Amino acid sequence: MPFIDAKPFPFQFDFDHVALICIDMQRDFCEPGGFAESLGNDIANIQPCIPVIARLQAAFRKARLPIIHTKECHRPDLSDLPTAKLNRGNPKIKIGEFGPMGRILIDGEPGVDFISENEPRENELVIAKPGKDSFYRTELDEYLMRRKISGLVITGVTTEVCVQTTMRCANDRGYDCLLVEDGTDSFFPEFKDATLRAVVAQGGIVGWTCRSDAILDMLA
Ligand code: TIU
Repeated sequence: MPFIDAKPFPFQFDFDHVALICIDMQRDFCEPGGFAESLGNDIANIQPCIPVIARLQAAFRKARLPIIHTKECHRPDLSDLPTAKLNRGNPKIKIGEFGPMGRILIDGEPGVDFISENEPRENELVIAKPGKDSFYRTELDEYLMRRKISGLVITGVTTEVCVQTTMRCANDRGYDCLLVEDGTDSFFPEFKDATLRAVVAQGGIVGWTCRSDAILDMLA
């Protein structure tokens, strides 16, 4: 089995049991006029990972390896939205209210949809998740177990929120997690750097990180 040059040590890439997960590449987080920008975030900081994720998606598709896409969103009746999350941060526009791209973080609204560069293909799993952890109240664990997937190549936004949370929860469930350094971004570059360092600390306490080139070279 091939090994990928990774931190803190090489990652064994098991072609039969690995999937790419693309976390929350949604218009509301990535596009001008979206929810994230309305909260005062600089969306320029999360643009670099978009073409990298597109290249990884193309390589995984060519190799016929599974790709999973997550989107953070809630039911139209808000029944899966904790009050604590609704009120957090005192935002100008709250979840469920009307923003520039439809109701904020409500499944089915334009802002919740994937950006065109990273959108799913028909046969790929799309997970709608109400939390930061992609396993919380979703079918992700069941899907991965059914497909006998034991390794996750992790990409998406934002590094220290939904990406890190998902990686830690996947690690606790026994998945080997490889976070793609240039395939993830944060509105706060210093938080991205800290997260990349934290997950590989103590001998890979949460998993591995590597550059996308290391994966793309191996899949070429
Ligand atoms: N996808 C994701 O990370 N959702 C967030 O809420 N991110 C923030 O950085 N707030």
